[in-house]
Amino acid sequence: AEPQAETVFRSTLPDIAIPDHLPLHDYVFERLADRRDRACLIDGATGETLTFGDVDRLSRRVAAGLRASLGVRPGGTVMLLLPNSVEFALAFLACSRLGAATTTANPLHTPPEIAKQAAASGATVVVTEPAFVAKVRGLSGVAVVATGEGAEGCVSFSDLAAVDGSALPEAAIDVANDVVALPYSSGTTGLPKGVMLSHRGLVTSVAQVVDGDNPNLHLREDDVVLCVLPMFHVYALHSILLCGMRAGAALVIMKRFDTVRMFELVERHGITIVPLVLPIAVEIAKTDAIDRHDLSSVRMVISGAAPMGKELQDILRAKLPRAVLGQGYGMTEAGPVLSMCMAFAKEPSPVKSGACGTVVRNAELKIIDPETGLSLHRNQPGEICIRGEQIMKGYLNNPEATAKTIDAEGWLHTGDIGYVDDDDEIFIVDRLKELIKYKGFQVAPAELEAMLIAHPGIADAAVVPIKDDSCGEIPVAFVVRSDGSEITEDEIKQYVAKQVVFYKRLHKIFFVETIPKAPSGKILRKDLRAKLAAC
Ligand code: AYL
Repeated sequence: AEPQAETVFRSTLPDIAIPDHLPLHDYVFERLADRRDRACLIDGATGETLTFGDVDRLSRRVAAGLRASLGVRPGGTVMLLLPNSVEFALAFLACSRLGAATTTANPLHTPPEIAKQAAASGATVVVTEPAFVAKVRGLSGVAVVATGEGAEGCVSFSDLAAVDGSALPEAAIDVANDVVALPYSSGTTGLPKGVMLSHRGLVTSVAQVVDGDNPNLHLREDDVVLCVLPMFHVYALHSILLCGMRAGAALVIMKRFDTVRMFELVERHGITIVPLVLPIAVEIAKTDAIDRHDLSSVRMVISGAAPMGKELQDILRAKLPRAVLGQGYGMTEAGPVLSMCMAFAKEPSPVKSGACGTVVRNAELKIIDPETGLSLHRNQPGEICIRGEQIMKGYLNNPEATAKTIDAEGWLHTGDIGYVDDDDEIFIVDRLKELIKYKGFQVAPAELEAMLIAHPGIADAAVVPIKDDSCGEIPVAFVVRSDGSEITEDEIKQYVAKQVVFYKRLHKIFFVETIPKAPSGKILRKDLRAKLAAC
């Protein structure tokens, strides 16, 4: 067939040279010599500070420890089951040094959720806190490393960090192919899958936002970045930890979100950059406590991972008049960032409320008609597709799902519906895919549907989102009872709640006679969402 002319959108910034030979840790530490004594990681709770030199040295030690005591080798996989902590950063960098992949999970996940990911990812080591050790005790073939003190039967993290790192052999890393991060995501359909992000992929994605003479996200060495978003999620892993370190900024690590505590940390450390998600934005917009704190150091507020409406952005802007406010748009599979607000650039350009940025440099973006696959022009909404070195290599052990997401020409199909306006700004207007986003966390309907149908009292089920002002979306279910079953709404909610992390809990059950389906058996989710909107 004739190749059709496509409408491809590019950054308004010129392409830059991006290192294609450096493993991720060498890339983030590239300017180490100039920064050895600058603050890198600050523990928000204690004020303890590690310099870039400390982080370099300690991550080498942890790498040597993981290798010597636990046999972690190139191609291996380590699971991090940690809240935000210095140890998280050290362990992640240590695995990168070893040529091993890190798979991250929320420590609040239930034991079965953790077991599933540990097995699927092939992890041989789990690094966790004493409080979560009980959740991973039963995993066979997995060694457990615990931070802190007093976890019996575990390797202690501090022992690993006591191993001499100077003799660590340089791992031979194939930057284009070796996986450094393996986050789990359900993508556009189905169950959570391991997303293979290579060294080169993540280096490219970080460089696309913080490198160049005019970086799209201008982080400086004198910046202090708040890290309250969970590092186990790709948003913070990429845009806070890796981007912050590459830029030479200091990170203030907060374990748990608390509005007043956050304001105190901003004042104490002179925090300049605040990356957040919708529920935090809602808290800031709501609270009066903000008037009792001096937040004038904040120069940038970044929102990402879920839509943020214009109204909320306007309230935040009024509360933090000195800060530039804008959005980043990412998707785990996309490496993760697709677009970033141009008001964050060193030489900023004006942006509109509600936009989620302009496509990153060194990448191509197109909008296609989901029916025909043909590319669309400006201002026409369609499925957002992205192409570039930064996107995932594919899903682990799942070439079929990979082929459904990345087409033969290398375009990754996001399942998001949006358009590009006359000023190259991207607006997301809908979601084609079944994914539900609760406070920026992924809820995969297929996972909950499988669980529901496994109950003898349930014949069929479909899980869809309803909109919520502070959580973004919340999952609810349509349920068909099996013959003779009298199962109640509460029983179903309990049954699910026992098996899943808090954000996957069902908030409402609607009993119905049938689930609307296409002849192929696919649930007609649009019909269900329309039904909800009508009631
Ligand atoms: P995942 N506006 C609207 N929807 C968004 C936005 C946004 N700004 N960002 C993400 N999403 C939705 O894999 C969208 O549906 O990655 C997208 O396909 O958990 C889905 O969330 C992907 O969810 C950043 C900023 C990373 C954001 C991210 C997002 C990571 C979330 C780095 O700097």
